[in-house]
Amino acid sequence: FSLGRMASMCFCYGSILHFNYNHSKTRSFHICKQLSSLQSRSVPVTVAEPLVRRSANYKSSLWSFDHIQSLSTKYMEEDYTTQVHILKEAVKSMIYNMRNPLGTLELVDELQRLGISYHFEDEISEVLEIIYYNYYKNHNKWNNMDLNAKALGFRLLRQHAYQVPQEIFLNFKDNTQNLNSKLLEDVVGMLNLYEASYHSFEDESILDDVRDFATKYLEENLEKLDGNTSSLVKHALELPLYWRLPRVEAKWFIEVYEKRSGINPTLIELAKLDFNMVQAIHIEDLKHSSRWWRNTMWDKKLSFARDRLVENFLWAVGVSYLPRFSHGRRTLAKVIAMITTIDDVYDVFGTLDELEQFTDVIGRWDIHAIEELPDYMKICFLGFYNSVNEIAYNTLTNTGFLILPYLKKVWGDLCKSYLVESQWYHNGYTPTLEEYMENACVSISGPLVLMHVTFLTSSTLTKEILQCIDMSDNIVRYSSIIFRLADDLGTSSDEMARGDTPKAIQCYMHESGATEEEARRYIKKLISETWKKLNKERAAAKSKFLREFIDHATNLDRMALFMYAKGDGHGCPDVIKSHVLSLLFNPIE
Ligand code: 0FV
Ligand code: MN
Ligand code: MN
Ligand code: MN
Ligand code: MN
Repeated sequence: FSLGRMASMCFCYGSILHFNYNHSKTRSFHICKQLSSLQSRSVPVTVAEPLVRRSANYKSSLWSFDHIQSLSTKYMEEDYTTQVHILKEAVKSMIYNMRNPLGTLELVDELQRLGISYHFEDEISEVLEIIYYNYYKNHNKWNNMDLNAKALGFRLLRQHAYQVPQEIFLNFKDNTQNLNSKLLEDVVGMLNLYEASYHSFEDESILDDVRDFATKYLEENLEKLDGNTSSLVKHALELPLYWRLPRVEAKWFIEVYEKRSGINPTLIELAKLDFNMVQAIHIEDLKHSSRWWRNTMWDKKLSFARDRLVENFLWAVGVSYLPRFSHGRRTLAKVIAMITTIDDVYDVFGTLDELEQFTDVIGRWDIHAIEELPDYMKICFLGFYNSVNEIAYNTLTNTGFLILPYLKKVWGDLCKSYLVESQWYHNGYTPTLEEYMENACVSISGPLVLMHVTFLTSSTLTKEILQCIDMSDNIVRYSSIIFRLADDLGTSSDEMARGDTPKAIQCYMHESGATEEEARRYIKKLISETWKKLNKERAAAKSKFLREFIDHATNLDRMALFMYAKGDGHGCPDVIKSHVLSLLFNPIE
């Protein structure tokens, strides 16, 4: 038996442990019976040592190809389009006919939460503009406003990139002397104050105080509230609205809103219908992505990796659920599926020698070099190469812009950062948190995903796209930090158990001597501080295109907080199964 033949024979055993040869390292390993008997007959054991590949023991996919292709919904039909048009006209006149600023602000807030504000972008801009100039731009005016209106206006205006100073809340405690006289009204005000405080920048200490005060008040009064209000408050305390994923929030809020007394039937009708019609578009996008995934055959040929097409697609929905982003969602789902698989090549299956070679081939972007790779990497590289070229080709024919040089660069950088982590792991090295983060902001794939987002956002003008790339360094960085830290909070326990490089929590514990619980608290604090930096970038963004890009970058973070809220939703499909059903497969009755 030649060594090569032995290696390929052992490769077929298909058990959890896979064997391959590694000439450079001495390691302890388990060896299967067949292999040891073969070795004792014909191979000198001292020359080559079988390497045990790690396994993540990933569960198989919950959603088969046939099941996905069989999904259908009646909400594609023309009848509904007419109905939506009528409801939209009714809402437009509601927006313009509001008699007072608080009423207008509340309506805008409800439209956003119900997930239908995208139908009224112009109308909302118009009324917010008026409110800003009449009430918020001028110090004398906001002085007399009540705290609830102030707080709601502050949040919505900052969200829409108006400059409103934190000083609007300078004496907020003076307005809270008589709390508890009218509990329900106070709670609504405090909720708005709480939510407003999450739109702060660094060093805005007034807003830090606002947050502490409102949080404390809400926690203390939670017990006294009726069912509907109490669920609103609990929901807010768990995670502020600004950090929540719009599509998930819409599904949740539609149900809560419906149970409320005195609601607007037009809004709820439009919200439900629109949810279902948008879902119908998502189902078509998902079917498309699933056909692509099946054609790669990676689920069979690279079976050590996560088979998570639906979850990958859900990330893409998280970045944007809007109908106009359909092509973007389809493309992102593919990109995210490739990231997930290649990440498992580095973290789970590949030997260090193989990974060095793979990184080199990706860096050279040389199709001829594919012959040097082991068989499983040939499949990975060629499938990857074809899909990336197809994405570049689509953009070239749609916009005339050749994005291939950008894609080569971001994929090369991603793989280099993967290799650094792999080297750390194999050398048993624990970096400082700072050294780790420098690399981990790249290895989380934020820069890669957001580079694609730049090309997939609404503009097709090369000039606008280049400008966005030029101006988005900080946005990409902050967004990637939050993404990375959320991922580490959700996935590092499993990662450490199967063998992986130390993640943020472990690096911090190592350098500071903190306990795991303290380290987790510290990481959450870092997430909170990074949001403030991201908020500042949003406030500074001048063009509509850049703001749209920031929305998507922010949604990526919201998606990460959502996906990892209850453990590793991306790796363990059961964790988010119910959300897949309610967001993607089942319409609202
Ligand atoms: C990597 O998971 C992975 F698949 C991610 C981050 C989700 C995919 C989503 C996007 C690319 C948007 P894992 O926790 O294994 O990542 P690390 O970097 O910790 O190995
Ligand atoms: Mn990794
Ligand atoms: Mn990984
Ligand atoms: Mn060549
Ligand atoms: Mn991870």
